[in-house]
Amino acid sequence: MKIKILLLLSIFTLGSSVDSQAQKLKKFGSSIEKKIGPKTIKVPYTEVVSYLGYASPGNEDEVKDGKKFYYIYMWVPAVATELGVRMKSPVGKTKVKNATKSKAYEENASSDEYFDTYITLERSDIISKDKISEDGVKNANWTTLDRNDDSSEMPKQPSGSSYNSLLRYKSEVGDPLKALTVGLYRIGFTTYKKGEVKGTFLAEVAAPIKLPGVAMAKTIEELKKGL
Ligand SMILES: [Ca+2]
Repeated sequence: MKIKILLLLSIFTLGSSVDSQAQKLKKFGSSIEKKIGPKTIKVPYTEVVSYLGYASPGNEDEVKDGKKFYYIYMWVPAVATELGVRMKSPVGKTKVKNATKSKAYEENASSDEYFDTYITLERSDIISKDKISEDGVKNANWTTLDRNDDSSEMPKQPSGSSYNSLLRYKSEVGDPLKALTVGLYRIGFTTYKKGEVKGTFLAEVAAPIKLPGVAMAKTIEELKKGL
């Protein structure tokens, strides 16, 4: 009997350690690879900006093609080589340093609700700082450079599915439509599913080098303060 209990206990412990590992988020590696002994690793991005949010009916920034979008705006003052974006839901026990927390997240941090994430990287035709305003952003033309639904590099969701998202976008020098030129960008965080979604999420935007003067914020008002 004792043996059985011990066995059950060890299965239980094993189960919970697998579960906590599933929540562990590795450093955000860039596309630059380095050999360390027999291993090839992705060199982590130098600059990472983290945002903790909570998606629930009515608190989205925009509804586009039936999907609820949350945006983070970014001013890029110099030509960038690469940008990385990733998103995970739920936040769970993931530890994140220096993250901006939305009010909705703080009020729902213990929620275990989650959803199938989806990310986009968009660039606007605003290339001058003084054109950045609420109206300017609404009337700007936005080009989607890249998007991602599911990435196997991300931790699995509690359901066991790899539905979290990650993308690395490399500037295509010489192609003005695909290069990471100076301008106003935004990262869209949404869900694969259309309609109502609910759950906590972690969103991160990263660059391989510190770009002096890069500003990132949840709203245009906050972005302007940081410029
Ligand atoms: Ca997904």
